[in-house]
Amino acid sequence: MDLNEQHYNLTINSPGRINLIGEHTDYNNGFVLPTAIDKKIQFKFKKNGTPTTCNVYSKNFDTSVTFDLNTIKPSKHQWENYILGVIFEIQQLTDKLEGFDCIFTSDIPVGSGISSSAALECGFAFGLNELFNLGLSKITLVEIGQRAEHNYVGTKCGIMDQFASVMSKVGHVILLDCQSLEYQHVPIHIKPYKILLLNTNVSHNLADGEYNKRRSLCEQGVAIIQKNYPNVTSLRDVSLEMLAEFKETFTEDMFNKCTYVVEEKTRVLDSVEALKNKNLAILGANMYATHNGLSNLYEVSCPELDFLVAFSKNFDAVIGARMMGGGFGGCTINIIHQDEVAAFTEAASQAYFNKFNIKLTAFEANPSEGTAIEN
Ligand code: GAF
Repeated sequence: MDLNEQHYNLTINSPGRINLIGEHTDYNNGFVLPTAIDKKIQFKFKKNGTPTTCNVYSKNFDTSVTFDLNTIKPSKHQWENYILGVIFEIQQLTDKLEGFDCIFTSDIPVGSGISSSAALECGFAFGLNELFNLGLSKITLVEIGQRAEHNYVGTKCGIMDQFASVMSKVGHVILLDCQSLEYQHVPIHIKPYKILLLNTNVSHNLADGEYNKRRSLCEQGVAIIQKNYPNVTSLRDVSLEMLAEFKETFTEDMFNKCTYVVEEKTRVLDSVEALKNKNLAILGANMYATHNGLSNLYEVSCPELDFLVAFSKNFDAVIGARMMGGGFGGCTINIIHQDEVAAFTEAASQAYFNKFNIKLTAFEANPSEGTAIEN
């Protein structure tokens, strides 16, 4: 494989994402409020003149994969499945792919809940679309990324991460209706506050199975509700009052999971209004309520995340904090006064180290542009 990057004529940047609020709502047809951030995977692409041989090299892991377009199948190496899954999904839509080489490098911390996986899937799909003039729309690229994750990686994720990675606009969050895929870019004017991510640097590895399990519990809940309410197609159509009717029929676990999702749906819309009205206190209170639900009802938090969110409550400068993403590790997202970022980061790092003997990583996240060609 040619590792001389000067020979590569196409560069694509594909970002990770944050989500202000609306967690585990996407696969329940609810609302989310994510945006891309200034951490990204950079891809270099070129055609290699062969009909079907492809080489992809990860600079971070100093490892490569070579495959033939005629024999795409899942790999036992998980990272390769993000790549192979995208190829497979593109092949369901077009036969225009030919041999190519790709080199990529990332500054998105893996397993930190800011979706390096969506950045990988979407950046890769975006690059191939450009290199071979496939003519696929941005939404199709988003869906290719999601299907790759379902069919090759095995996580039955919603659409939020891929959508945010591709469709974001600098200085905005996206209010996305995951049912209709209608969306609006909402400006995020929160000065003098900043978005600070605290990375627990833990990633409890039960995450994938547990994610699918929760999705399935929500779907089972909907199937029961449908017997009395045939028009209900997802938890999007369910109110807390309706849910209460099923308290005795549902298992406690199912009831808790569904309750969290129905409550979260309202919190997102409420938070968008708050953001538009520059009422950050409401946004912050909703973030804490979301964390509470994710920890106690949805049960996707972990001691490290709970500790950091509880710790943040000691600081008036932090107006809201919660775990972010799929859960079981990764980052908390904090809305914090700009003057206190350094002091809070230092105090949280010290306290976190004392408690868990693990180093915290902190970084500010700036709402950024989605996947694009670098000129
Ligand atoms: C992961 C998934 F990929 C998203 O689709 C979403 O469900 C998120 O967890 C939780 O909100 O990032």
